[in-house]
Amino acid sequence: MTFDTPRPVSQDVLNFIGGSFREGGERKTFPNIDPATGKQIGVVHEASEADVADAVAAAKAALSGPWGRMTTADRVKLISAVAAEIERRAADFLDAEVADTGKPRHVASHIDIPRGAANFRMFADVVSTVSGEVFDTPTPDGGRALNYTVRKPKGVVAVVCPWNFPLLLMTWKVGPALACGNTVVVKPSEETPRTAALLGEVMNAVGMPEGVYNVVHGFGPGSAGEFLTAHPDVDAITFTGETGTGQAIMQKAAIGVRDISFELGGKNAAIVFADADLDKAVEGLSRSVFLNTGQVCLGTERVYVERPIFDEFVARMAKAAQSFKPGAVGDPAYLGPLISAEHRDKVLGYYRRAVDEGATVVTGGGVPEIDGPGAGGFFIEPTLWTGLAPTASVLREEIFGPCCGVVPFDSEDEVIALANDTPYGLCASVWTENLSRGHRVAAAMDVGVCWVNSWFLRDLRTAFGGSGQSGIGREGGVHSLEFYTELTNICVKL
Ligand code: NAD
Ligand code: 6OD
Repeated sequence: MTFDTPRPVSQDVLNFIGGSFREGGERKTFPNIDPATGKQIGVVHEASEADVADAVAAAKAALSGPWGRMTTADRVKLISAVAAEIERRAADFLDAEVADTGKPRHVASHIDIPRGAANFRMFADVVSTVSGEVFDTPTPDGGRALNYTVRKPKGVVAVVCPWNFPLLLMTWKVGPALACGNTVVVKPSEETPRTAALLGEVMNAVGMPEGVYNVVHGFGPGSAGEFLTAHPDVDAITFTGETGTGQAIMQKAAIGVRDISFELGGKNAAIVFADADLDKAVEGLSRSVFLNTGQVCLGTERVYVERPIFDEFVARMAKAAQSFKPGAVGDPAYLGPLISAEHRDKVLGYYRRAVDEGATVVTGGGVPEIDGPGAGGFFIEPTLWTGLAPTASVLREEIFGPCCGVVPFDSEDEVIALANDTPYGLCASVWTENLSRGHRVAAAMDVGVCWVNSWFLRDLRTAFGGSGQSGIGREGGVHSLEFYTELTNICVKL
């Protein structure tokens, strides 16, 4: 799937509440900007507090309507139809995602959009095949009881999403939520509202009962994000985004003791041993540092390289960095923009700080000169640093840009300590041809996911999430059921 030719996207991005598209009740809008040009391409209709309440009420009502009465088999049919309809309308989703993010079309067509469909299909499979527990229990009177569990939906789930993989990350939560019989109110990022709205059209096209899927647009504090997470009829909140935002949402979730699932920030490390296949390590790590212009929660921002291969690794990574062409839309080497001018200012602040902290800038470090339509886009140079102390803030704080610090190491114990010296714990990667060491070091990483000789290689059945300040809970496969369902134990005295 590539769909090389972009087509115009809609001017107005509307809320989707109770099966209908609508403006915000207060008629407020905010601009939708194409980050690849810096130009406004539409307006987003902001949901008021009353609109958010309507969306939650629609979601709550749907739980006791046809959706709530549906068998799992019928729900699975509908969810599979959603996956098929996303695939049928892949070109529309691709245009919408690229318009919102400016990311290369080949990235969106190979990663974002197929995962949008796969996230529904996979959880339809999970709920069709999962089994429960059954115990034959002896009773004090010498008899027996049968203990078994049933899973019930949690109810109305709030889904709050970021902008880096908008459809992928939203459906990663909406897919299992609906498969388990919940209803959802989605608050997409204010930067990337289009694919969430488009999914409303898909829901109507497949005959999803009204109120099962709702979308409210707006910002965080004092806007749709806060209105939604504070709403007392929301039963659970699933969130992907910054750790600080997670803390704010956690406070709202405490009111009424609502359950949360959080996928948060990271400062992910890669460890390259001297015996690594260097071609594969450089190829994998240049993806993990620069893919999506570094705006990947799983991306690598610290690379520890065993000293004998340090210089060669740095030279090869620099060459890889220089092969990207920020702003060259349509070129196979096109590197997309950062999401906004504000985010570019933040990343450039770290580029300056790296120099202040004593870094050698191996390549990049600034804003590229771009002619043509991309001149107003929020592009930035892919950047590598060496010479940083472990205490440097650019090696400790999440930057979320196409950059990393490369640091030499001399022993396995030393590098394990360096990699784990962070409050985050999302993921890591280990590069070595010695598989015993690969297993050993991977198990020593304090993270939710560790790849060996690969990166972002996903099997959606596996547990996904972060430890430390990178998240709470695990989603994926049957693990998602722990969050999206409530277990009831039924004990029958026989
Ligand atoms: P963000 O936290 O700024 O925003 C995410 C969402 O939360 C947006 O929809 C925003 O409007 C909303 N929001 C903001 N403040 C809120 C509040 N007080 N109450 C309710 N909602 C609020 O994150 P971002 O800038 O959109 O995304 C980048 C961040 O996301 C990075 O830190 C990245 O690491 C993280 N991320 C993590 C994962 C993961 O799987 N761990 C995946 C993708 C992104
Ligand atoms: O692959 C996934 O399921 C997932 N949640 C990826 C997160 C990517 C972060 O940018």
